[in-house]
This record gives sequence, C-alpha cells and structure tokens, in this order.
Amino acid sequence: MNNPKRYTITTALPYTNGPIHIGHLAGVYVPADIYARYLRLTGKDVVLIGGSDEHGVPITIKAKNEGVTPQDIVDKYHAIIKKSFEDFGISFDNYSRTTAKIHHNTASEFFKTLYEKGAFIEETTEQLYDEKAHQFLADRFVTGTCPKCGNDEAYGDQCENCGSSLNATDLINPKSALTGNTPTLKETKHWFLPLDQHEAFLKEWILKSHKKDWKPNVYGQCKSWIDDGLRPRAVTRDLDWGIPVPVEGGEGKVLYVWFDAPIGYISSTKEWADRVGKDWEPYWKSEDTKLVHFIGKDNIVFHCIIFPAMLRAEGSFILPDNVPANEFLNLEGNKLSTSKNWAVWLHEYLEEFPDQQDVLRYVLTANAPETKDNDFTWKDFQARNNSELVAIFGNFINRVVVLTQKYYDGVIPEPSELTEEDEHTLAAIKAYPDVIASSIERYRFREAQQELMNLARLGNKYLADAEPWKVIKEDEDRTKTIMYVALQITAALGTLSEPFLPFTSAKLKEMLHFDALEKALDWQAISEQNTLLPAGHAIGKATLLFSKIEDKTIQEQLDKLEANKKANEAANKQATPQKDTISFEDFSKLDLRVGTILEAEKMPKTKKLLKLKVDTGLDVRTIVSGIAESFSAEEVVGKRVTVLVNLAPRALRGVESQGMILMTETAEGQLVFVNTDDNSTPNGLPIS
Ligand code: B3M
Ligand code: ZN
Repeated sequence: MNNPKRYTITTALPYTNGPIHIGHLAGVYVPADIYARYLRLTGKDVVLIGGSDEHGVPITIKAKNEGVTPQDIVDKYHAIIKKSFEDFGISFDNYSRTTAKIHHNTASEFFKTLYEKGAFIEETTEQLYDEKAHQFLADRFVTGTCPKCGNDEAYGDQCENCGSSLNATDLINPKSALTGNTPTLKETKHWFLPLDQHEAFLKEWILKSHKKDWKPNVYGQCKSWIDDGLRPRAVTRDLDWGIPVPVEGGEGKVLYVWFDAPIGYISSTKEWADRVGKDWEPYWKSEDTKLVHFIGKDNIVFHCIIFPAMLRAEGSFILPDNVPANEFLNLEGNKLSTSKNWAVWLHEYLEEFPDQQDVLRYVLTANAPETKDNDFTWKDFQARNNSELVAIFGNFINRVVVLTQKYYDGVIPEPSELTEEDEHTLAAIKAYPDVIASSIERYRFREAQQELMNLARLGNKYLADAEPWKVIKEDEDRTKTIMYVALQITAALGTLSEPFLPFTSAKLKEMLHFDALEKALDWQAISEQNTLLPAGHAIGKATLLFSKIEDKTIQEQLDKLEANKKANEAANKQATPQKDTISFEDFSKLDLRVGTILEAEKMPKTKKLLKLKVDTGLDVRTIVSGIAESFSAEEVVGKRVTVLVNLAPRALRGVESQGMILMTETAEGQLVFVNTDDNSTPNGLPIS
C-alpha cells in the first residue's frame, strides 16, 4: 500500500500460561517494535497493539494441574509478561488482556453482528466427549494422530508438526488429555464459520493480490490451505472458561479462543483510543490505514484465512495489508519448549543481564528466523556482543567522544577544507536512512540492522584511515575536520540505531546532547541536513554503551540450561501413568527373593549385558542383566539385589538367563539396584 495515512500494527497476543521467551521475541515482538519505532521516527501515525490471550484450553489445563482458578493463572502471567515487555523496551501503545471487560463486550458484539447477518451455520454435530471427565473435548483437551502428516501428538485444533488446522474429530486415535480415555461421540450444537463460502474471495485476495508482497512462507501456507479446500469451522465450544456465547441457545458455551483472540487487537485499540482521547475506528475501518499483523508461523492460518473471513463477514473492517510471519527460533540446536523448560526466559534474562536489553535485541535480530528456522546459541550471543557491539559500534563512539573531550573539551570543532574522502563519507551518511528504511519496509530486519552496523564500520574505517591521534601532532586544522566528520557519523548512529537498539540510542543521544540541538534529528534529517552536529555544539562525557561478556557468564547460562533439562527429565519420569490394576492373585504369582551377586563378567560383543552368578538362597544361578552401561562387572560383585526367580528362563545371546534382577533409574537415567538396605536379611527370603 502506498502512502498510508496511519498504521495499525498488531503483535500476536501471547497465551498467559507461561512467561515470554526468546522465541516469542525473535518471531514477533522485536521485529514489530523495530517497525513501529522506525515509523514513528519518520513521523507516521502509528499504533502498536499488544495484549495477553487469556482464554483457551491450555490455561484451564494448567489451572487444573496447579489446583488454582484460570483467573489466578492469567493474573500471574499477565503481570510477568507485561512487565517484562516494558522492561525490554517493546514500545506498545497499548497492552491489554482478553479478560478485560472492553474485550468481552467487543467480542460479544462482533459475534452477535455475525449471527444477525446470518454469517454462521448453526449445527448439531457429534463431538468428542470424555465420559469420565463429563466434558466435551476440543482443542488441546484432546490429542491424536494428525490425518495430514501422521504426527501422533497433534491437538484437536492444530498439528504443530505440519501446521494444519484441524477439527478434533479429524484426529486418528484421539485421547483425552484430561484422563487418557478414548473419547466417545456426543451430540452438541455449535456455530460454524463457513470458510468455504469465503473461498473465492480469499483466493482472489491472497493468491492474486498478495502473491508478490507477502513472504513466500506465508503465501505458500495460505495457498496450500486454499488448494486443500476450506471447510466450515466451529467458533464456539462447550467450556466454562471464555466469553459466553451471547445468543439464544448459547448457554453453557463460550467463544472459541481463536475467535475472540484476534478481536483482542480491536479491543486493545479501543482501550488505547479511550485513554489518549482518539477515535479508534479509522485505525480499523479506514481504507488508508495499513494493518500489519506480526505473528509466528504457527498462527498463519488464523491471521490470513480465518480472521480475514470474520472481518469481511462483519463488513466494516479493513483487512491486513501484510502478515510478515517468521519461522521458528531454536535454542542450542533444540526446539524451544515452555513445557520442557528449554528456553531463555525474558524475565530471567532481564535480571541476569541488567541494562543489556539491546544485546539480546541485537542478537535476536541478527539471527532472526525470517526465511527459515534459526538457532540461538550462547556462544553466538557472546561473539556478537564482543566482536560487533563492543568492537565496532561501542568502540567507534567511544573513540570519537573521548578524543573530542580530550582535544576540544567536548565542543565540536569548526571544520576547514574537506578532502574527497570527507565529502564521500558525509555523502555516504545521507544514504543510510533510505537504505535501512527500504529493508525495514520489506520486513527484512536483519538486513536493515546489518546496514546500521555498516555505518558504524564506515566510522571505524574513517577514523583508522584518517588517524587523528597522529595528525594532531602536526596539523591541528586537519584534525578538527576529521573529528567534525567523525562526529557527524556518531549523530547519525544516534538516530538510526533507535529502532534496533533503543536503550543505546537513548544513551548516545544523551551523550551527544541531542536535547540542545536547534532541530530534532529525526530519520529524514539524517539524509537531508548537511550538518547534524554543528561546530560549537557541546557534547557530554563518554559513557559505556556495551561491555565485554566473559566466558564464565556464558558457561553459567549453558549450565543452567543443562540443569533445567535434567530437572525436567526427572519430572517427566515421575509422571509415567499407572498401569492397569491387577488382582492380589496376579501379584502373588511373582516370586521375589533377596539375593547376592557372586560373580560378574561382561558378555562379549554386547554393549549392555553382564552375565551374573547370583546366590538366590535357593541356588546359585546365571542371570543375564542389561546393566553394563551403568555398572562395570567388578563393581556389582557382592551387591545385594532383588531377584524375580520364577521368570521363565530365556536365552540371551546364547546364554540361558534364569530370572531377573529388579532395577530402577535415577533422574539422569543411571540404573540403580532395587534392594533392601538391611544387610541382616538372608538370601532367599521371599519379598511380599
Ligand atoms: N495466543 C497463540 C500463540 O501464542 C495465540 C496467538 C493469538 S493472536 C490473536 O502462539
Ligand atoms: Zn500434521
């Protein structure tokens, strides 16, 4: 869209069932913030919208597991998330929540309008039902095999493996996430959005109009859904957590979370407009508004197909101009996971790296998963800080400011005649705003940030070539000119770094006393003005912009990740579900005895097997045991053990094993013997 009058920029509303991690930041919030800050700097009318997504099944499951109410869960995480975004410098104009009254009203009204327009199909169908939990199973209450890709951990609304959006009844071998039961089918009435009726429009709108300007990953996903054929999709649920269905027959039902959540963008805009005394409607209804949704790739179908169909059915809203969805960020080679605690959590980062928001912003943008999944590693974090932010950006600024203080008490000197190199450098500065802007406007944030760093590189090279610290000894006038030119670069960096490194930019502007300038140095000024910092303007003392990150700090983070992983594995182990109950008769068939290992030897050509001679109190017999990865032969001799003596003998690698030794595992997967610690129990004593 050319020359929009205003911009409505939305960011995916995070579920409030856990804190924010680097995957969310890299995928959605950092790029959206860069975009919004850049637009504001160019004087555009911008609203950056955020909020918490507080409905949906994962929140109720978490509440149930923790024995608290869903409201407790969302209150807790909304507070953590909101604060961490603020501290990280995500410049939301409004950050709302979907439990807010304004949102309940807005979403209810939206549903009613569609209902009254006849935009829904009302249908009684058979849905999955858990007889034990007395509950219908939709969305994340049910898992099963994805009919599209075969992933057997697909959810009732979506397969995270192939990204397909599903109906719960599509799942093969569905299982209740509440009880593990196989669900039955039970009739219930719901309202469906007939996506098939919007198919022709969506084809035209996406496949024709946005073929060129939407990212290939986004366009490709949309095309494959449309090519697959769109079907009606239920927008209500039999649940008690959510926004009540506001029409007759809707008692006891709520809106589907993916119906209400995107309307949250509208509610949050209303909340903002009320607060600042503006009219919200142009931001959502005026054709000269550019609407952009920043999301992760798992949300594409909802923002490109379902929400646009809803907006169009309503009739008075504009549709997104672009949906620059990112791919995923991994961490140290593994998928980020809230449930597995494999993540770098924002609120923890902010505590452990105080005042280093920009380092994380920089690294996440440098490695942004814009066109493919990407990996965050702590080593790379350290390298980018030490050899880019410290060595290039920080070093350049520091040298210029320190020399200006030393030579001229901080007052910008009058330049004399400019050399060709000087002219060339000053002209180069002027080109940067457009170069960076062009990348940002095409949603290429890593490229844009690289250009910013190229300007810092240009500064470093200019200084290294001009060597003012040498020239000062023989030519004071020439030194003044060199310092004057170098100072113009620092000023350009002060402004142009703002979208990417807002904290650094603020410090730099303060250091250079931007406040005292006659004309504010906005984005355009950098390319239009010949002089950014005029001779006679006084700057402040050098302060540290970036500092080196030591190996020790990085190792601590790696150790922490490893510890989290172990703790999580341990927690998961305890969680294996109980097997089917057995009768006492079944149990008494097991003949368990106390025994002692007398001899042990490694079985040749095997990794796991030890051949043991065991005194069972009844006899001395041979038992082959798969414990060689945890124990050497020597260390098990003399061990007191529990033996299942009446297990039918079987041959393992040609040796007949006459029983089994009982083992368990530590959290780390190390085997340990299950035995009595009372050494007075004689061998052969039955265990009952
Ligand atoms: N809460 C999903 C997510 O956090 C969802 C986004 C809603 S955007 C309207 O990935
Ligand atoms: Zn799948």
